[in-house]
Amino acid sequence: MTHQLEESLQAQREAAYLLLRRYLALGRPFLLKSQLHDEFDALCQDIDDASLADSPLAHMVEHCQEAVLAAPWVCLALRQRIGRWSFVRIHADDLSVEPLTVGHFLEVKERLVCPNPRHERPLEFDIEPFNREFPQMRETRSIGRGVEFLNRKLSSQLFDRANGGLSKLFLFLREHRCDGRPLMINDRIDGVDALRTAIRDAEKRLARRDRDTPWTEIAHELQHLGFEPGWGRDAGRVLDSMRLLSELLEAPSPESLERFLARIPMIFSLLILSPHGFFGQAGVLGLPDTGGQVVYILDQVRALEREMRDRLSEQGLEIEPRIRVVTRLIPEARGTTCDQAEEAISGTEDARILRVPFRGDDGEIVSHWISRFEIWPYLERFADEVERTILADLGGRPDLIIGNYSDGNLVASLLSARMHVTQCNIAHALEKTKYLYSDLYWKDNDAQYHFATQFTADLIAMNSADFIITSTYQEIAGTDDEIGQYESYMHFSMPDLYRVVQGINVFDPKFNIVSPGADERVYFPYTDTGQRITGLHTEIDDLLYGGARDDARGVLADPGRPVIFTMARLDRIKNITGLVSWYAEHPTLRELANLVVVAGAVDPRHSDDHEEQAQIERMHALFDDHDLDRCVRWLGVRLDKTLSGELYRCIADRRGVFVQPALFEAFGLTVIEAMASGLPTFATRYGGPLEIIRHGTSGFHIDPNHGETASAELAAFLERCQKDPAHWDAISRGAIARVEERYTWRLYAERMMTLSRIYGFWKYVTNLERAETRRYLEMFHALQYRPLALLK
Ligand code: UDP
Ligand code: LCN
Repeated sequence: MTHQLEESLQAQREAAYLLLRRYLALGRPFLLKSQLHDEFDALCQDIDDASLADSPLAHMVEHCQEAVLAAPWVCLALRQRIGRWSFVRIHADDLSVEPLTVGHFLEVKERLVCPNPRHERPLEFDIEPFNREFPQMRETRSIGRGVEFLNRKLSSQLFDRANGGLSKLFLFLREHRCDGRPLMINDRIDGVDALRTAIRDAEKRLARRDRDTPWTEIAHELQHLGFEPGWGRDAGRVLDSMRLLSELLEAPSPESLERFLARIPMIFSLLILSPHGFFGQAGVLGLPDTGGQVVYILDQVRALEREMRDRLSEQGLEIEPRIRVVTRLIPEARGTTCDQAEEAISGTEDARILRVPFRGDDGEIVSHWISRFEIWPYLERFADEVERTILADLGGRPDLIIGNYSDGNLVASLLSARMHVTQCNIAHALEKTKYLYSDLYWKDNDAQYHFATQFTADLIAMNSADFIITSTYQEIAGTDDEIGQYESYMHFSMPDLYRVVQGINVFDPKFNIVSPGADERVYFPYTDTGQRITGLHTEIDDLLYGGARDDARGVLADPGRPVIFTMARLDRIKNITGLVSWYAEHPTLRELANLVVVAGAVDPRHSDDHEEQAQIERMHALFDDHDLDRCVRWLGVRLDKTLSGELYRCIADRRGVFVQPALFEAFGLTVIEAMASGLPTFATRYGGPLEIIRHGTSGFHIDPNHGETASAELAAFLERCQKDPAHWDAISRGAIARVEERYTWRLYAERMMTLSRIYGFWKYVTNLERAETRRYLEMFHALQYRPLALLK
């Protein structure tokens, strides 16, 4: 590769030389992909050579994600394709090319940021050697479909006679129990051959029965043969399950294995962790740390409980699944229920929120809210207390632990290791990709954000998880042009702390894409008049078009115009003030539509979050400087779900649009909520929305770094819809169809349960446990994470 690159550079000597010279002349230590491209485009114009655009030099620039300038060397991080990186340095004068190891590349970066490090040879984190023996995927299209790959790969090994795989399957079935009660197979069957015989016997007897004969009527007879409950609720289903197993014993295949496992009652209780809070069912959304994650978990719990109950009942077990969401108890609860130790989750039979406090060094309960960036010192003690609480509550360990966000995933890692339970991680948002150079310049922001601690926790958690759920493909591995959120943890450095040579492998089969949905009872199309909550319309009219109120700014002078709507937490990355400034500076857009913003609070004294306070001040400044009080309505309120659902639809009634202008959005639940309501949606092209929306069919992508283009696109759309209302209808229908097809909680729950069973099974019958990795991570935790977390 190096040789090839050198040859092409030599072949295009002049252009290559001029390009590197331009890069160096910028006088910056690091250049991002966009800057590298811009300089290349400028060069093409300057030397007026059309052939350059399709030259090897152009391809090099296209693959280059980052340049580090250490004259006379220009070091490049080249992303050949998704998840595949190489590093080189090019001499700016003679254009010689030398390969660099990732360690050397990172070292050059570190030296530029920190010329006098504490240690000549810093700690290197490298997970790669632990994965050598482990099956890895190769194709980028397989990324995020780990379970399919694992099934194919491991079933051939499992059913290899020499491996004794069938005996492992047999043991797996025989050890199945719930609350000490045996399920599936009892002691009368003592091995694979006996199992085959027993199935043959049972098949004969079942064939003589009506398919709908209930289990209770056949239980005695089957128990005598060695079978316990769990095969099916009636004779028909029991027979089908036994035939599936007999097929599997005869000629095993990944498909028959997956079908059989889908029927095995394995998951009866779930522990879901979301430590930082505020986690509650009312009055919490829109608080600085409390957004989509809470919505996601509550919807997830409802969907999973239903799915678990249905599956258990199909298998003939009247067992109520038990789901517990464990979060932090916050005594200063600001009128929410977050100071209560227990809360039933509405819309479920038995699911509950359990709240466990954070405690200081003296064991005293911490009573005030703590930002998610500051919670690290409390988590280990929290994990200990959660373990005791959950064991007491469930009367034993859960069958699966799901972590959420960096803090929940770290606690999940601690508890899964201690209790030997399958661990699933859900990131929701990895902060690393949100904040530019948050790794390299970690020291600059550490007092405020503690990113060093958070990224360390992330590395531990993502490598401990048995499987990881992501909402989109891009969350794992990005796109051809942009790197993925997990991918950004592959190689990075925090100068003077440690260097990550290989942090995670995006080809690891632990990654699976399972996208969330939008609650269909709340977010449904505006055309579905039968379900509409018209009783809320007066309140919504008042919210949108009413007069002045303490929690709002701006009164709309012309209610006849369509509404550009946005709703989000008021943090910097959400870029709500960005949208307001694009609107403010676009006279046509101001003429065409009103802007309605639901975000934060209008009084900075009502916020104790520094980022939110700064955004509130900025918003007021925009109103003052651009005279927005008659065309923008800023509601500093937190809307409950039912109201926000109807609000989206009321805005669709008036043929408005929804805008999600974030600088980066990990997934973006508001995007699918708005789309499900039938609102044409314009959303950031950075992050999840790029994958959710198909540009021009089910909505539009906008680039938050080019606000003037985004506002022109909005204006063009609104103008076109004025002349051609069918265009609005087409995009609205496209949005609804897209969500129905891809983003539903029913699909989510089915998939999630299948994954839990399959990873649980493989963990039992193989060495997926990765004991060596666990020991390495434990050491990293004790020596690196803990001192960082406890640093005051
Ligand atoms: N939300 C709400 N009321 C508010 C503000 C937000 O119901 O006043 C909900 C919104 O409908 C969405 C969630 O909060 O379900 C925000 O999730 P998203 O994924 O868009 O962003 P996050 O806040 O998680 O970054
Ligand atoms: C956190 C975020 O930042 C959003 O992008 C997601 O939609 C939300 O969590 C739910 O996963």
